[in-house]
Parts: sequence; C-alpha cells; structure tokens
Amino acid sequence: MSIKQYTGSAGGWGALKSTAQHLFKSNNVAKNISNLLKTNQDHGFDCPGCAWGEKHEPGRFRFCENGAKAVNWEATSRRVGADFFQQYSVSWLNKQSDYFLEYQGRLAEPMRYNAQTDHYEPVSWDEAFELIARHLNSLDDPNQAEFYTSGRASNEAAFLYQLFARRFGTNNFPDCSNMCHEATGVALSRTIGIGKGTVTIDDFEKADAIFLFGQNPGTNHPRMLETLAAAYKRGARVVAFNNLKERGLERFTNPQSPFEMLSNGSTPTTSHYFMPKLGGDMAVVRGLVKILLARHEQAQTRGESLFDLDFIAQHTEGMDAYLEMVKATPWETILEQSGLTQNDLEAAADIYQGAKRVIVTWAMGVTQHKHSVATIQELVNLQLLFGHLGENGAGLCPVRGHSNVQGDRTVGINEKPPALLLENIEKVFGFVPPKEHGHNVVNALQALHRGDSKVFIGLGGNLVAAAPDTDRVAEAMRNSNLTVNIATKLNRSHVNPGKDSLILPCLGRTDIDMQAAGPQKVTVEDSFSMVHASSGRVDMAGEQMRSEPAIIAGIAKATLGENNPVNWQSMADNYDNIRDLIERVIPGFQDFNQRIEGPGGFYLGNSARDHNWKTPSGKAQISTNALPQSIVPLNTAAMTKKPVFVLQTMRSHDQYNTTVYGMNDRYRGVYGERNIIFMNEKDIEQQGFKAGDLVDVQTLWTDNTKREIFGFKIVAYNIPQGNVAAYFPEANALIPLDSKGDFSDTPTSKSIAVLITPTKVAPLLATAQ
Ligand SMILES: Nc1nc2c(c(=O)[nH]1)N[C@H]1C(S)=C(S)[C@@H](COP(=O)(O)OP(=O)(O)OC[C@H]3O[C@@H](n4cnc5c(=O)[nH]c(N)nc54)[C@H](O)[C@@H]3O)O[C@H]1N2
Ligand SMILES: Nc1nc2c(c(=O)[nH]1)N[C@H]1C(S)=C(S)[C@@H](COP(=O)(O)OP(=O)(O)OC[C@H]3O[C@@H](n4cnc5c(=O)[nH]c(N)nc54)[C@H](O)[C@@H]3O)O[C@H]1N2
Ligand SMILES: [Mo]
Repeated sequence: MSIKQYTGSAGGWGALKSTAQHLFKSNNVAKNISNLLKTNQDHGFDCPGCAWGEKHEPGRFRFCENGAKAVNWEATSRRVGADFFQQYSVSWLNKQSDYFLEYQGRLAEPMRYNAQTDHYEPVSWDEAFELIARHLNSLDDPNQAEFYTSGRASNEAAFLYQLFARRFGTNNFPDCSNMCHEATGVALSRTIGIGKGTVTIDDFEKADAIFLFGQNPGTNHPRMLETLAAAYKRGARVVAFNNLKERGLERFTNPQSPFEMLSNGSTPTTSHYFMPKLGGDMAVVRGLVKILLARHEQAQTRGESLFDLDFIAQHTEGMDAYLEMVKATPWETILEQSGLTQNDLEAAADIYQGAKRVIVTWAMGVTQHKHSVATIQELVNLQLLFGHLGENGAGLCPVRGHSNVQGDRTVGINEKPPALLLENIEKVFGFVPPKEHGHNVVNALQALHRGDSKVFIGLGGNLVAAAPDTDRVAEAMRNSNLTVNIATKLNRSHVNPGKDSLILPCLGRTDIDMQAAGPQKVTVEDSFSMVHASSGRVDMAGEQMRSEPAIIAGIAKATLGENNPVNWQSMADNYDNIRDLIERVIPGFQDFNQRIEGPGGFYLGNSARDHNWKTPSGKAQISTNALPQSIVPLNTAAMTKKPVFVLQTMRSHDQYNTTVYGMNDRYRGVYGERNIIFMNEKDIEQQGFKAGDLVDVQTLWTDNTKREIFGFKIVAYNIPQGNVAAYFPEANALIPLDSKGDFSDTPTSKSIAVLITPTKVAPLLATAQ
C-alpha cells in the first residue's frame, strides 16, 4: 500500500490513463473502444455508471473514466461457467474478496447450488424456472417471498417484475433505493408532492448559485464536473458542503477540451468549500435560514423583503411555525452540530441571498443519517422561502445513484404502492393487487433472518454486501429455503446461498438483446426525469445468458401460468408489448413507443415544477422539525468514557458500490489498499496513534452483538476532528441493521458511533505482509 498526495485536478490525463488501463484489463480492447463511443449516444446504450443526465449535443463522446470502468467491467470476454464452479466450493469462494469474485468474468450459465457437495452445478433454464415456481407456490402466504431490485434493471424488466410479484400476491419490494435516496423520496413527497428532483440539465446553465450537499461527483457522477466547471466559468457561485476535502469538488480538467488537456489547465468546480461535521447539514441549513430570517426582518422594517412572500402565501403552508422554530434554535446547537463557524454560515448566506436562482443538489452524505428526511425537508424549506421551486435555473436536484433507480420506482417497484398504481393495475389487468404495504430492505432482511420470509429473489444487485450487518444478512440468506440471483457477475450474495439456490446469468446494458422480434431496446430514466432508450452493442450470439425480461417472463409463466394476467412469452418476445402496458398503467408514458424514437428521449415532467402540489392540502409544505438531539444514538455517550468517533462509509474511486474494480482511490491519494480509515491528524496524535498504524474499529450500539473490524490502516486526511471515514462494503459489518433513518428506514451508513483501538491482530497481519 502507498499514500501519495494527489495534487492534480480531477479528470485530465490521469482519467484518460486510467480509462486505458481498465480497457486493457477487460480483455476486450477493440470492442470496448467502439462500445465507449456508443455510450449515452442516440442508438447507443445508456451508461450503466450513474444517473446523471445529458444535454443532447451530437458529436461528443459522453463517457467518463468511471463510466468506462463500468462498461469494461461488464463487457469482458472472461466467463464463469460450470468448470469454474466445479473447481471452487462455495465456502472457498466466500473467503475470497469482492474484487476476486467479480473479476472472474461474466456469469455464463444457470447454476443450482448443491448443499451436499457445496458446489454450484449446471441446471437448465426450464428446471430453474420450475424450481422457483415450486418454492413460490408452496408458500403459506405470498408475503413470505421477497422481490429485491437493484437500480440497473430497465423500466421494462422492473415493470414486468412488479406485475408478476403483485399478481403472485405481495408488495414485498425491497430495493436498493431503500439504502440510497429513500429519504429523498419520503421528504419530497411529503413537502412538494412528488418524490423526484425538479430541475433539468438545462437549469444548470441558468443558475446563479449551486449548493452541493454531501456528494462526491469526481468519483460518483464524473460527468457532473463538466456541468459544474461550466457554471463556474460563466460566473455562477458553486458552494460545496462536504465532510471531506474531495478533489473533484475543487478542480477539473475536461478531457474533451484540447486546450485544457494540452496546457495542463483546469477549471475550478466550486467557488466555496465548507466542511461540516457528519450529519451536520440540517444545522447548516438551519443556520443559513436563521441568518436570512434576521436579514429578512430587517428588510421588512424598510418595507422590503428577502423572502418571496407572494409565493409563500400562494403556494405554501407552515411558514410561521417553522420560523418560530428557527428563532428558537440556539446558535450554540447550530454551531456545535454543523461544525462550521458563524462567519462560514454568513458567507454562505450572502451567496444564497445574492443569487436570484439557486439549485440545491445532494446525495448520500445527506440521505444516510437518522435525521435525513428532516434534513431534506430543511433544504426544501430554504428553497420555498425564496420561491425557487419551479423557476428556470433553480430547484431541487437529488443526484441519483444507479442508472435506472429512479425509473424502477416510476414503473412500480415500490413497497408502498400509490393508490393510482393499484387502481390502474386493476383496471388494465383485471385482478385486485395487494394493498397492504410490503417489506423494504431492512424489513425484508429481518423477516428472512427470523425465518418468516422464505424465498429471496434478487433482480440484480448484491444485497449481502450492500446491506449493513454483513454476517447477519448472510445468515438471513442462508436461512432461506430458496435464494435466486439474476446477475451479470459473481458476488458475495451468490456465495451465501439459501438451502436451495440459483444463479441466473443475465444480459447487461452493453449486450445486444436478441429476441423473437429482433434486437430489443430497453428504457431508463435519469436524475432529471428524462426517459430514453438504450440498446447494447456486444454480440452475445451463442451465449446462454438471457435478458432480464425473458428471465422474469420465464419465472412468471412457470409460477402463474401463461396468460395470467398477460401473455408472458409475448412480453419477452417484443419489449414494445411491455411498453404498451407501461403506457396504460403509469401516468406520463403516452405514446411511449413512439416517443423513445426521438433524439434524447422525452421528459416525464414534474408536477412541483409546474406549481401543482400533489400534497393532501394542495400546497407545498414548509416543515417544522427540531434539530436532532444527537447525530449518533443518544445512549452511546453514556456507554463509554473513551472518545467516540462518528464514522461514514463511502465509495473509493475504483468501485461501483459492491463492485470493486481496483485497489486505488486516486483522488484521495490511496493506492493498493482498501482496509483503511481516514482520520484527522490531530485526532491521530491525540489518540497516541501514527499515520499507518493498524487499528480495530468497534461499533457502539445497544444490542448484544459485537460489531468490529480488525487491522484497518490509519490515513491522515482533511476531515473534521471527531469524524472518520472508511470504505463500504468493507466497513458494513459495523452498521447495525436496526440503525436506520427516521421515516425512511435507510441504514445510517454515514453516521455510526465507533471506538478506535490499537489492533489486536497486528502481529498476524505484519507477518502476512
Ligand atoms: N464510480 C461510481 N459511481 C457511482 C457509484 C459508485 O459506487 N461508483 N455509486 C452510485 C450510487 S448507487 C450512488 S447512490 C451514488 C453515490 O454518490 P455519493 O453520494 O457521492 O457517494 P458516497 O461515496 O457515499 O459519497 C458521499 C460523499 O458525501 C460526503 N459526506 C458524507 N457524510 C456527509 C455529511 O454528513 N455531510 C456532508 N455535507 N457530506 C458528507 C462524503 O465525504 C462523500 O464525499 O453514486 C453512483 N455512482
Ligand atoms: N455502508 C454502506 N452501504 C451502502 C452504501 C453506502 O454508502 N455505505 N450505499 C448504498 C447504496 S446508495 C446502494 S444503491 C446500494 C447498492 O446495492 P446493490 O444495487 O444491491 O449493489 P451493487 O453493488 O450495485 O450490485 C452489484 C451487482 O449487480 C449485478 N449486476 C450488475 N449489472 C447488472 C445488470 O445489468 N443486471 C443484473 N440483473 N445484475 C447486474 C452484478 O452481479 C454485481 O455483482 O448499496 C448501499 N450500501
Ligand atoms: Mo445508491
């Protein structure tokens, strides 16, 4: 392992070099160069990397370094088939790293677990479907099955999947969104009546200021850097709030700018950078509003106004109670929780006040805390006070994770189905879908662990590694009567099989999807509610993988029978048929098949942007929430006299969630190691440690389970004192499954109270190295 401070800008030659290295690693160089040129283009495929949107400008390449990693990772020539599984037992595979498992190549044929031999063995597609049908149909209650979705599934696959599971009889739809932007959906639905962002990509060209909360675009949405640098260049203020100093939020060299590349130039991506404490964003916004309120009241004595009083009167309710609460919130608490100074907050308030149009963006740094819903409501309050929602160049922009996580929700992956969805399903298909709420991720895992749920089906993803409490979740899976994973690559979830278990290999975004009616396209929705088509480029003739819709249709036909409630085979034969159904069930999809032919796809619209507030009262809600009493569980402090740190778990530059592409985190200067913990220099010294020391990290939580990770290496980093950071999934063992967000049930992956002690396993590791 080495630490080498990264002094360059984000992007630039480093990004190109890394893109080239990952191209070579894929064993498919020539094909993948042509793949990359088709990324996010008309008639190409949607990048499986992230959900950032595109301006429709022909003639530019539209992939980034990390999109290239995702494409190369999927479009590899390596295969994992019967030979591989014959060679390695499941127990042996479970001892290997996440990197090792996925690196082996694409899953090539359907496999069934044999508990006697502890090996996966080949099975035919029909036998696999029959096995699933047998398990499902022998359950006492359809609610004993869990239908997980990860956000790469296309609209077509997701719609078919929810139709099948609802016809089968359950709303158990745990999905990756439950661990991701759930708090966003909850907070926005409650306040503005729609759980999605209100801005489009064009708004970024008009904003006077962009406030970024808790996200790392340099790694996780690299195409956003171009948008931010362009905003900066034309004079917009770009203000970052991030717990860490992240290079992508400082400077960017655009690989598409010959001038910047050749002159070694770069453009700042932000004009201001503030580093709040973990979970401190609600206090930050409360502080901004407190300052702006005082100024507003001053202005009122002169007969002027800071807030948009007309907008507030016409469109909102709740302002008075909220402003009372703001006045009553002591500065002491605001400064303590935010970790910023009053000067910092005044400076940020100046920018907010001075800008006519402000966009507020956020991601996991905001959504993965206990009080995330309240934090997002506070962001909404700020925008409502200034009447920003619905104006061009202003509004709310939750930056989504998986490339189609937003679309999956739109087409019905929802454990709490809206009434309209259920009504439409009944109207179109003539059966009464279940109404009672189903399981989200945490409920589903708890039910599997208790043995109340018995069958797990995963449409993509890697729940064992993505969820908290890794050991307990693995146990929950192994307890199940049947686990089924529809997947492209081997992962941790597959090597923790249920008593019966299937791996069903599927086609990915980059592959040509050939069906009876010819090559098929699928559709996805980006963070800006743009729906567009995606068709793969890699020829899969002769391979045994099937498409996600074909697999779902196969399972449905075996379980429910053909024509119940639709002709499943015809859906798999031609996805136009699925889109026709989506058009009839989901609002906003009229002329679906025609509209995806147009360049760039089509905009689904956003009711809040049109000032149509779909809340019970018909008005946007200004919410009144107290600041949290504590960022971490209250009883924690009482449990120990030792210094308690707050830990966030996040992504390195070389990973896609649980998929680890490599061991480096270039922009943070870390090479060759993932078991590390980032700490403030002063904390390192005060605890009597040195950078490079190995430590054990233990969770403070009030059940009887000991959660500890061993031998993590300390890296000195620019992070507030009292806060530390580590990578997920390595640190997931520290997160209690029961530690979840209020109203969202999202695991609190960004605020875990931990103790850090010298390692007990150091000598062992030292000899191993
Ligand atoms: N290459 C790549 N792209 C991805 C992914 C990937 O793994 N790799 N994952 C995709 C998915 S599913 C998602 S959801 C997104 C995730 O995108 P991000 O939300 O950017 O993901 P994280 O790595 O979790 O980064 C969280 C960021 O928030 C900061 N942060 C953490 N806690 C706080 C806090 O309390 N306050 C503030 N102000 N900042 C905080 C961290 O320092 C870090 O910079 O990216 C998507 N795109
Ligand atoms: N501690 C901690 N935990 C976290 C987070 C965190 O920040 N900290 N972030 C959370 C977030 S934001 C998310 S979204 C979740 C992610 O949770 P998941 O979505 O469950 O996990 P991924 O790692 O994205 O899933 C990777 C697997 O998906 C499969 N796959 C890839 N492409 C396809 C495809 O096209 N079709 C199918 N069927 N399968 C495919 C591959 O087999 C691969 O192994 O993790 C969450 N977990
Ligand atoms: Mo995510």
